[in-house]
Amino acid sequence: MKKQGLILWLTGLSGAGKTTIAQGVEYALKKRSCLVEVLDGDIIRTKLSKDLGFSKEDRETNIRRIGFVANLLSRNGVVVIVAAISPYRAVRNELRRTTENFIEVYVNAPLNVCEVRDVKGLYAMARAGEIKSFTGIDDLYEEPLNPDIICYTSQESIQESIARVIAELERLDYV
Ligand code: GGZ
Repeated sequence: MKKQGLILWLTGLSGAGKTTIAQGVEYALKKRSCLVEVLDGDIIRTKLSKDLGFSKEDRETNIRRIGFVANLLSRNGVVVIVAAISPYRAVRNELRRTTENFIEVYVNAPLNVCEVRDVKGLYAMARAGEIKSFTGIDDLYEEPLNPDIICYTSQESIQESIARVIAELERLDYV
């Protein structure tokens, strides 16, 4: 029997491609009739974490909240796809330790590539000092040391990244 429920945790810089991969994987899994929910940091911050900023403490709180909700859903058989910068290794590892069926995906694109993409113009604002504590510019991003999957979005297409994630889920018998 296939395993039920899973947290697919996408970490990486702003602009690395987390949201796009999350949506692509969601689409592919829904076509296979999986129960799927995407928890995107950007959207969570307009609702559940509306009260939080970008200090270390607030980011940790944000990640733990997302982890809590993801846990509730996944233990009820939902495939939860989280797309959040989640810059701190310790908090990611804490979730990994305390959560069953946790798969860490490092959406890896070099800072200069994300900065050139600058889809929302946030990097330019951070460079101009209009946004403080921006991840990669004047705030920390700790790369995963041992992620389950790495998507090199500056070297492969989004479709290739999505296909690799799905293939790994198949290999692990989730789908
Ligand atoms: C990083 C920021 C910041 C700062 C606003 N640092 O790429 P986006 O725009 O659409 O998504 C980013 C989002 C970050 O929320 P997360 O919940 O993923 O962050 S964390 O996991 O660190 O809690 C970005 C935007 O908000 N944004 N200010 N200072 N990203």
